[in-house]
Amino acid sequence: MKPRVFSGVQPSGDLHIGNYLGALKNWVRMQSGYECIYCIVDLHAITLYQDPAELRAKIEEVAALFLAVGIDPAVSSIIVQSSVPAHAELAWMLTCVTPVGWLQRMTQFKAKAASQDTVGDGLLQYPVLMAADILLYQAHIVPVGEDQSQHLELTRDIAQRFNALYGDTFVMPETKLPEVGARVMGLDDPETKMSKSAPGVGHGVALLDPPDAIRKKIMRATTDSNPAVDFETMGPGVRNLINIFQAFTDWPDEQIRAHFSGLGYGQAKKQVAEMVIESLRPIQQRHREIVDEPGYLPGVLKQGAERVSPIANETVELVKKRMGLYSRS
Ligand code: ATP
Ligand code: LTN
Repeated sequence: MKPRVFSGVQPSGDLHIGNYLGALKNWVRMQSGYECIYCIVDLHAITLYQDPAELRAKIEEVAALFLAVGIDPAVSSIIVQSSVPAHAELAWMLTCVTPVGWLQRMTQFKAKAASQDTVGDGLLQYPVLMAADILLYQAHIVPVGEDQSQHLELTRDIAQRFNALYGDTFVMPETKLPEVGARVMGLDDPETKMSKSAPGVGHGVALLDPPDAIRKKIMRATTDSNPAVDFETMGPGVRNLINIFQAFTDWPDEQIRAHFSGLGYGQAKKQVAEMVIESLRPIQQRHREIVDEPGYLPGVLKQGAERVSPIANETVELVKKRMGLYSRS
C-alpha cells in the first residue's frame, strides 16, 4: 500500500503564489507516489469571522483551483472538511488529551489572537482540529509551508500523548517542506510572510490575478537601494523575488546565479513578473474551464467525501474503543 499524504488550505481569501509554491505545487508532485487526500478546511476558516455567502463561494473557488493546478480527482481525493463529520468528532476527543498550555504557546495563535477584540475558543483549538484532520487518516506525510511546522510538531505531540495514554493508535506524521518556496514573503514587506489575510493590494500575487495586476505588483515590490543583483549583498526583497522565480522554474542555484547576477532591478523584476504570468496562465485557463462546467465540481467533492469516509469512520471507531466510549462495533 502507498503511504498516505494529507494536507489542507483554508477557504478564507484569495489563494496566492505563497500557497502554491509552499504547498499546492508539492501536492501535485506527490500524487504519483502516494495516496493523497487534499482538504478545503472550512471549519478552520470560521475560527475568524467569515461572511457566509463569501465563504460558500470561496470553498468552490479553492476546489476549482486544486483541480486547476493539477490535482487529479481520479487518483487523489479532494474533500471539504465540514462534509466529513469525523473531523470535528475526532477533534473533540483530541482536545481532551491536549494541555491548554501547548495551545497557548502556538505563535500563530498569539499573532491572530493579538489582532482580535474577543478571542474565540476556536482560534485556540485550531491546531487540535488540524491534528484531527491528519490523524483521522493516519497520514504519513503532510506537505505544507514553513509556517505550519509548529502545528505539525504539536500534532505529533498530541498523537504521542494519546498513544501513551490509550495504546498505540496513531501513525506519527512527518512534515514535508519544499526546498525552495517554503516561505514566500510579502511583496510590499519582505519581512512578513505572504498571507491571504494581510491587507494591501501590493502584498501578494493571487493565483487568479490578471497579467497586468501581476506585472504592476511585482514591478512595485519593495527592494533595497543596490543598483543591480548581487548575491552577496542583496536585501530580503530581491531575494524573495528571485526565490519566487526559482520556485516556479525549479532551476538549480548555479543557473539562477548566472541568470540574475549583475542584472538591474528593473530588468530582474520584469523577468520575475513574466515568469509568474506565464506559469499562472495555464492554471487560470483550466480554472475557467472547470467553473464553466456545471455539475463537475460538486461531483468531485461528493466522490472525495465518499472515498475517504470509511477511513475516517474506522479511525473514529478505533479511538472510541480505545477511550472506552460507546462504540458501534
Ligand atoms: P492566512 O493568512 O489567512 O492564515 P495563508 O495565506 O497562511 O492564510 P493557509 O490556508 O493558512 O494560507 O495555508 C495554506 C498552505 O499554504 C499551508 O501549507 C501554508 O503553509 C502554505 N503557505 C501559506 N502562506 C505561505 C507563504 N507565504 N509561503 C509558503 N507557503 C505558504
Ligand atoms: N492550518 C493549515 C491548514 C490545515 C492543514 C490541515 C494543513 C488545516 N488542517 C492538515 C495540513 C494538514 C494552514 O495552512 N493554515
